[in-house]
Amino acid sequence: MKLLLLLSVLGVCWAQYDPHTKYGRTSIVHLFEWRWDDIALECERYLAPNGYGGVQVSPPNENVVINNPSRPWWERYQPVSYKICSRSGNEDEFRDMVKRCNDVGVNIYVDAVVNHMCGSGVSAGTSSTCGSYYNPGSRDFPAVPYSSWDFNDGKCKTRSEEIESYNDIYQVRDCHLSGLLDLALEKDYVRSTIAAYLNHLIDIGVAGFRIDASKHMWPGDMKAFLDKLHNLNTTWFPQGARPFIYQEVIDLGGEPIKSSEYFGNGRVTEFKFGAKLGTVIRKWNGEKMAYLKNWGEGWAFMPSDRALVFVDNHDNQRGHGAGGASILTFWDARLYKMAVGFMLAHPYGFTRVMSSFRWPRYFENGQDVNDWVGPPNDNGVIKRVTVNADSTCGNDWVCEHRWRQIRNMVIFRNVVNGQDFTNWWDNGSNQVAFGRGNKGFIVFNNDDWALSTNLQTGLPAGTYCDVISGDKIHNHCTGIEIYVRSHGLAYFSISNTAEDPFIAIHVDAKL
Ligand code: QV4
Ligand code: CA
Repeated sequence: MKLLLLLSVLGVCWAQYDPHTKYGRTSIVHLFEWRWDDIALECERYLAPNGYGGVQVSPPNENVVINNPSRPWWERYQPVSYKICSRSGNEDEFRDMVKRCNDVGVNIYVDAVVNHMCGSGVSAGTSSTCGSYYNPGSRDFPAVPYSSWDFNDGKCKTRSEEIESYNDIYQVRDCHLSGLLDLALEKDYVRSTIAAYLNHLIDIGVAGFRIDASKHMWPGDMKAFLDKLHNLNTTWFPQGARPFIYQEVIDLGGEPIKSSEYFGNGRVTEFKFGAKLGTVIRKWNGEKMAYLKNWGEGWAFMPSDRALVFVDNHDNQRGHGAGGASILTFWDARLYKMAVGFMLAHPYGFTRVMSSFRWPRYFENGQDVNDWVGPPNDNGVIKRVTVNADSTCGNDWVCEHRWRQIRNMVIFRNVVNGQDFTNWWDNGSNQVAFGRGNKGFIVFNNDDWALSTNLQTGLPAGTYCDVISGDKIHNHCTGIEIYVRSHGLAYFSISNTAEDPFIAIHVDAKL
């Protein structure tokens, strides 16, 4: 009995690090700016059948409507109230999405913007996604309600009221992040108001939260509202399940605020992952894939069981936030697929796939002057996600999560879940390979010459379909076939000019 008690206590204290994914699913996808009705459809028609464990959705609460520039994507990071009412849909549509996705075992994680309200320079009025009145000048948000008592104005010590130095931990937490009115999270009223918003979402059925701008909140203040959160809805989750928490903290080193301060609250975004992987795959600064042999904690990343990892995110794919020019995105498709493939094959961290919209990038002096452009829309109404015959998306939705190479590597990660990182091989340059126990094996050629060699795969003998160049359809490979001989050896040949210069095989793609 004592053991059961201990296990249940352990279970509880681990829970905020546990995404509660179903059926051994191991990745989530960020369907950035998608409408709720389209996410519900995607859960049923694509995400569940292809082994995605969940969706990160854009902030569902009411936000400022910004018309100059015209409806930027970032208006959704300027809250006006916690009404479930945004360009993605209303509360009924949100509830329908959560039910339909949960019913097919695809969880919903909400992007929670709770460090601040809208920009200090925004004019007062009812220009908001649900028509609520607000007055930033007088700190008046009656639709919450918040008043001037609930903001940090008196606490911030800089004259500009803005964060002027990231080396001052007090400014970073108590002053305006890019001019955004900073909430006084030491106040119980503010903590309880935020908890009520998140509990409303938990009771609807969401599985957890991305906590936006966590670096700008004191970890203890965050713990105060997190401790007020309900357990997950038992219609879809086990009794006592705690919301999955992953905190957006950009820590590339060099600042006093560290990711580790936030480990007590839940997982933390590991921005070093995408920044470093982009440098390696681009072969910048003398980096090469052979150095990936000790990828993960060996590269001074946070412990794997605290990390939320990704190649790019909605900020750094367009030069916002962190990572700079090394970040790989859908614009660099060939290298991007290699980076996402490597992320999904490697055991480090809990993985998030980015799914973007295309925008008219236009560089002036190295800066994309269109980095603000919002989602595809008709006079402000977000366009539906159309699906083409070849399962790609239309209407300028990129749908990276539907690219065969990425979709199949999400499945690869599910198949090898729990298996050790094994059988590493490299050529001292940019040809590398590794396995996951006796379940999967992957080979990369990022050199400027052909890869041609026998490798120990660790897999049972047999014929395998390469899931990068094709699929296994009715016991037939549509792409490359790999023959694993007895004792696990197999011959691999990858041209450096191949469309996708990497091969991945696993036991569920074996003839
Ligand atoms: C401007 C001036 C301010 C001025 C203010 C007056 O820059 O000096 O005081 O007007 O109102 C937009 C504009 C920005 C404007 C601001 C407020 O770009 O110029 O300030 O609105 O009006 C996104 C965008 C921001 C955007 C913000 C709010 O990236 O450009 O600001 O939404 O609309 C740090 C943080 C990290 C953060 C990252 C971007 O540590 O947490 O910067 N990432 C998260 C989100 C990100 C979002 C925010 C935080 C804010 O991922 O998408 O910022 O919620 O690294
Ligand atoms: Ca703050």
